[in-house]
Amino acid sequence: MKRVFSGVQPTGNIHLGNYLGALVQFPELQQDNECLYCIVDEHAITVPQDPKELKKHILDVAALYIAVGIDPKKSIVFVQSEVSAHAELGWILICASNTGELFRMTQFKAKSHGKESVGTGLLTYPALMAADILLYDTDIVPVGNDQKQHIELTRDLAIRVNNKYGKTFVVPDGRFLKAGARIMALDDPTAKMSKSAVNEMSRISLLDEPSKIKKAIMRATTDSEGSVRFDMENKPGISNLMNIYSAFSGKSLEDIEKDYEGHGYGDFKKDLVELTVDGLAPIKAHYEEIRYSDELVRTLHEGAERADAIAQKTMKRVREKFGLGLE
Ligand code: AQP
Repeated sequence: MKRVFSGVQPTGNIHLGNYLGALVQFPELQQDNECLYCIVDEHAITVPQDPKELKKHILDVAALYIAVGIDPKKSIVFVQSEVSAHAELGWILICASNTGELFRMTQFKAKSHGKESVGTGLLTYPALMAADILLYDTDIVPVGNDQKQHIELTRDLAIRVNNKYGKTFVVPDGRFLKAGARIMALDDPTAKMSKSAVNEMSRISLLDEPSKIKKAIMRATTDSEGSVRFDMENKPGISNLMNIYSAFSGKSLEDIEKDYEGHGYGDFKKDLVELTVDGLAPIKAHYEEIRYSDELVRTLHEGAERADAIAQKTMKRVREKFGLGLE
């Protein structure tokens, strides 16, 4: 059995990018693997958060995890800050990393672009992400394409520590999907869909009302050619919508092109609205059932205990290898 780890930041409503890039992979992996799905709240505070909102979003994400099909009896679902070893190993891996590689991270460059000063956590959080993964001897990390560079860094750090101190960490692999690996913003298909984008119409959140979903898709930026054809470079808008269509329908991009030959964007977008609304409806219904239940908090406490038991074993090994603490 392989070990799987992934996490989502509780920084706002989970959107189609998070879902189709990462979350959609979670339930299928729990059939044959030992999975840990984490709500990474310590990552969220790399940028300012309202404490009350953050607490609310932690439970929102936890409920969405279960609503998309994660079974807490099979998988370990927990909140990062409930297992203190994340912060501890995070610090150790900050010390194992160097500033050059952290400054090179494109997410850091994007989030700090044009700002005179940003929080240090924004620079060092990839080392914390590496800790999240390495803490559990993870084999597979299901994530969106935007995390590729961070997974590479995690691998580099694991290999570096193993070379210096002897076998300490398992070197993990990223798992990226074809259709949803990178969902772009609906108003600007050159930028990735993101929770923190100012324009609400740039994204579809999993809990959005059908009317909002319709508005966002019908307004989505396309091009003037009018033919439903996949060409990410020259037709990024329609290609992005085709990716979403493909992920929800299971159809290949070639089949979608054939189906819409001779049709304009209007017909395609109307069908995409229907597919998206129908695809998200059961998730939303399940979410409403569990979000305010006592069961949810119990699940998270239990998950943290199970995660902590694994983490403590790794930390014992790490402390010993690094020479930390008393003999
Ligand atoms: N646009 C995307 N397409 C495909 N996958 C995506 N992911 C995020 N955006 C896309 C994947 O979702 C998982 C959880 O991401 P996260 O919330 O932990 O962090 P993020 O990548 O920073 O997400 P956002 O929405 O862009 O948040 P903000 O705006 O707060 O920074 C990851 O597996 C990620 O790859």
